[in-house]
Amino acid sequence: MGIRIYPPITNASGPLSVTYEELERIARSATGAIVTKSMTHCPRQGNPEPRLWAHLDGKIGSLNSMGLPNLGYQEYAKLIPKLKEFGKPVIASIASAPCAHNLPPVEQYREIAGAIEKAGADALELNLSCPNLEDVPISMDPQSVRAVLSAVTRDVKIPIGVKLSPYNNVPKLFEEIARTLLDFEIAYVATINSEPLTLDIDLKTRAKVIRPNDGFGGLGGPAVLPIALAEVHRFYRFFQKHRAQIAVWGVGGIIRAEDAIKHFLAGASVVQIGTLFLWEGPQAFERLWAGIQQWLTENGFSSVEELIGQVRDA
Ligand code: RRO
Repeated sequence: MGIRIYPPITNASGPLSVTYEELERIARSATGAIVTKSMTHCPRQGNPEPRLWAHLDGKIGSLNSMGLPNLGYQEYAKLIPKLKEFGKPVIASIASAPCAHNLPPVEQYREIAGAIEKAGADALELNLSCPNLEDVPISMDPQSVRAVLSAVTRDVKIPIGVKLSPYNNVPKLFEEIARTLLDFEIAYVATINSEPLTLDIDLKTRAKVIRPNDGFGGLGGPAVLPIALAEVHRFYRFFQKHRAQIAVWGVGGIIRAEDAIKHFLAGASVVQIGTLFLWEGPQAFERLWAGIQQWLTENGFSSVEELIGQVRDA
């Protein structure tokens, strides 16, 4: 089951999408949907500060180890009906995390998904790829991916997306994960989550730019564009080859309309914006969409659909 997003741009789950006020700002922007921060079973404060570095003048992008700060799924269940009043799809991102009740991760996803569907969300985005928790992300283990998808797809009827890590240097794992996805009715794959285990240093202070996890965190922004394009294209080609009706949503490195066009050419049907939204605020969505439309007109296309997956060989 698919979900139509128009314009085909949303915020990426995470940046400025935790509180109702932040989500309302997204609702009032030019996005085609509202995507929440990943919600967990228990509310979480997240990691100690400084945990986010996002300076435009750095040119690289953003580095974070937020540690999943969020209000907890019961609070989002209350907010979703209010967000729906803005008339665009509400996509609830869900994650698992250690919590006092010791509920196994699969049960956490299942319980949250059921409650959030009931609250009226239009789709779920299963975040299997948080780079900043102590455990290896579920996205790196095909059996765990299967277990979560089996549990959630059994009960839930609304469209389900899956947010994945970059698999660039582990082609065998990419293949195993992609094959696993074919066994489930999922609407889309969102790729990539931030590039894990990256580090940057502020030369003025000679300090690591973030504190948690010894300064290591997930990288977003311009530096990851070619990584994201490769992942989008690999999934797009894989799903085409296997005649799977799974859309690919491109996340990573989009700061100009031309970057979004590259994602569409690589195979994305929707793009999600993270670091740029941090830098520029909600007007980024309007600016990008205007730029995309201008590019289409100037290059003789009448819609984004005509571009999807149309990259040529060199
Ligand atoms: O909250 C985070 O640390 C975080 C999450 Br859940 C995620 O999926 N990706 C990311 O870069 N940071």
